[in-house]
Amino acid sequence: MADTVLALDIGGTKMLAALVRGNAVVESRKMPTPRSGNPEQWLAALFNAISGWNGCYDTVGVAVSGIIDGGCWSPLNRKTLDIPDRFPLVATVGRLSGTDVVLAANDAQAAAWGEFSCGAGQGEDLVFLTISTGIGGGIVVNGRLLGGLAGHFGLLRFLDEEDGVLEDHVSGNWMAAQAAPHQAGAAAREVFEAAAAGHGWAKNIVLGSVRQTALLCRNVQLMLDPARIVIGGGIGLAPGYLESVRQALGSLPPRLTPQLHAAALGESAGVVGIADLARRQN
Ligand code: BMX
Repeated sequence: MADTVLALDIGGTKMLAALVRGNAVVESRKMPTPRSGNPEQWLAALFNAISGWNGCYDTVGVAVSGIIDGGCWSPLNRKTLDIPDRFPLVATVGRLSGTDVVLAANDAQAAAWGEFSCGAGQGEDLVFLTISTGIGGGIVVNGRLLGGLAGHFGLLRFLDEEDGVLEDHVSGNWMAAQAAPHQAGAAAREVFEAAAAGHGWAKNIVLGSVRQTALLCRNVQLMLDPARIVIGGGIGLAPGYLESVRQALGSLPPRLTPQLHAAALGESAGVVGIADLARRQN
């Protein structure tokens, strides 16, 4: 049991619970992030679903969409995940799990560590981008994961305050809003399916997201010059998306061209990363 960690990943669209042994996910449960209620109720439902794992772990890692300060969880963009400010995440998870070793971190930062330590990063410094409900990011420099606000690329703003933040023009919520006049209730998945079926409106939405992501990658390369940019998330890993971003970067001089890699751990990057971070804290 000593090496087995309970890892939770709570994003704007899904909640994932996993038992992680070493760098391997040995059991997992996934459920949609509820559109109503509050984090206390969501966590209680998650722990009820994994009650059969009681006694299998003594360390817990929690990766969440939002920012953690002093064990408390707050949103930075309520359109991505609408939670109250300073929810006592570490204390709540400690109580529900019955363990006193709980580490909480931002979901994209945890995923960056997962990809650095045993995924597409291959131990090289990297910037991780998740194109998902929002746009998350994590930065590993000189083998160290940056914390706090570092990597919150989805919250970059435009000159006109009215235009909101970058992720509101790129990610899942934006794609669904753009699709609404063409296919009521369509989420990003349906937009990709319609694009693959040849519908011009859907192709334009995907292309709009791709172009913004390509521009973000260009700017990240100039700011941080990472050896590689690792792309994850439900949109980032959608069929053809990463290749379309590479094509959008095609005209750049080689030295300025970001080296893009798909997240090798896929949707497990966050749980594998937070498990390793929690183990190191223990
Ligand atoms: C937002 C922000 C980040 C998060 C990113 C991806 C909130 C609630 N979240 O920029 O902390 O990493 O979205 O979130 O402000 P995801 O839900 O798409 O994984």
